[in-house]
Amino acid sequence: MSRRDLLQGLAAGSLLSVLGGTYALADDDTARRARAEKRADGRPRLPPGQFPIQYLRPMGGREGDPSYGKFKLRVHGEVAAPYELDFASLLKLPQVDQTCDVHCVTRWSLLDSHWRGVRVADLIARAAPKPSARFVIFEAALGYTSNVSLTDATKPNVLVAHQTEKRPIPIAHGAPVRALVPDLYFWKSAKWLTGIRLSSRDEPGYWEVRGYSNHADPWKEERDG
Ligand SMILES: Nc1nc2c(c(=O)[nH]1)N[C@H]1C(S)=C(S)[C@@H](COP(=O)(O)O)O[C@H]1N2
Ligand SMILES: [Mo]
Repeated sequence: MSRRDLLQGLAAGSLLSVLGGTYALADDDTARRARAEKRADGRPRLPPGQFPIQYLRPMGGREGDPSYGKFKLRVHGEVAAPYELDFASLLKLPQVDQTCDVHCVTRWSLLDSHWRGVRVADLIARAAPKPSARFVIFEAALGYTSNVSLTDATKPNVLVAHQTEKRPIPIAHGAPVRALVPDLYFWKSAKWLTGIRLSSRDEPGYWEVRGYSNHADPWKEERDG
């Protein structure tokens, strides 16, 4: 599909089939506004090369066990006090309700999505990270991982999320919990999360070893490695 067709599709505000998927595009005004708006940090609301869609699209991946009863999250690695949390214990920690945008490398962005969960920074602080810890490896079902620097992973908008749009996260989107790293391309947001592992060295994850960018900043269009 040419860029011109893509833009015409955007202008129509319709369903658009592009890059192997169908998306419910956000209406014209939303797209126009998002292109004009600036974020609190001064960056444009919509990163370059992205178009807004209306609701989260399941992008696949190999699902984990969706059972809340069996759920365990391990916080471990380069920490003095590793621990495990079950789902009930996760809910007892301070909860954050957050509205944010997410950006997929396939060029869709979902604006104003709602999430509830626990800050990754809080979960990590509780494990007493060693000074040698510099990277966070999000560990998910069936060996999926994503790597994020400790600095990026402990930003206040990075969550272990268990609800989206005021409902439990659907299985296709990562139930019982997923990582949410809104300001990096969405592949960093590991679904079916089972662990947060701190590491002294960087460990490129599932997509990072397959040619995607190690850092994945949407505003720099860090798509490829
Ligand atoms: N465990 C796991 N997490 C994953 C993936 C995956 O394949 N497995 N895919 C990633 C990719 S490439 C994207 S774009 C987002 C998609 O999230 P969604 O399906 O909720 O839209 O999840 C990310 N998290
Ligand atoms: Mo993706």
